[in-house]
Amino acid sequence: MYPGDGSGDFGTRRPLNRPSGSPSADWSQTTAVISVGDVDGDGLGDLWTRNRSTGVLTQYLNDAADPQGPGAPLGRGGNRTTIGSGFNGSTPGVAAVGDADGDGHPDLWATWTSDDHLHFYAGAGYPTAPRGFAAPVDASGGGWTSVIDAIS
Ligand SMILES: [Ca+2]
Ligand SMILES: [Ca+2]
Repeated sequence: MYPGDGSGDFGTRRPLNRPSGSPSADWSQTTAVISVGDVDGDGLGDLWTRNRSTGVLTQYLNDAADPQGPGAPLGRGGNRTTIGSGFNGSTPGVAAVGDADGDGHPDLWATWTSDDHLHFYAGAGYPTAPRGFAAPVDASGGGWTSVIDAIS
């Protein structure tokens, strides 16, 4: 994590913890780090990541009370929850902007190689109990795989 210093620059890099024995211990397969906004309403930004090898989507909640300060505890086991699966090579592009449909739950878009379309996954069960996503719906015509690849 590179914390902003309030003047337009970044402070000293702070590595995220990598708990051993977990699917996310190896960050080399994390091919998407998604700024999803404040998922749990505590005022701190949270993250979703996608492991392209396993296809697992993981949520990391920030924790202001952590002794290391906000940002540092994102990789700890208690702050990490699997919220989706199947996001591997068949969904090369994944992105989020927070709550896109106004229901209070963060949402996700993903491109599918099978139809080259963008698909919308409405978030469900937030903020206190992340439950994943509703069944995806086609949100576009074709041509989205290369667009998301270009910006992610
Ligand atoms: Ca938060
Ligand atoms: Ca939503």
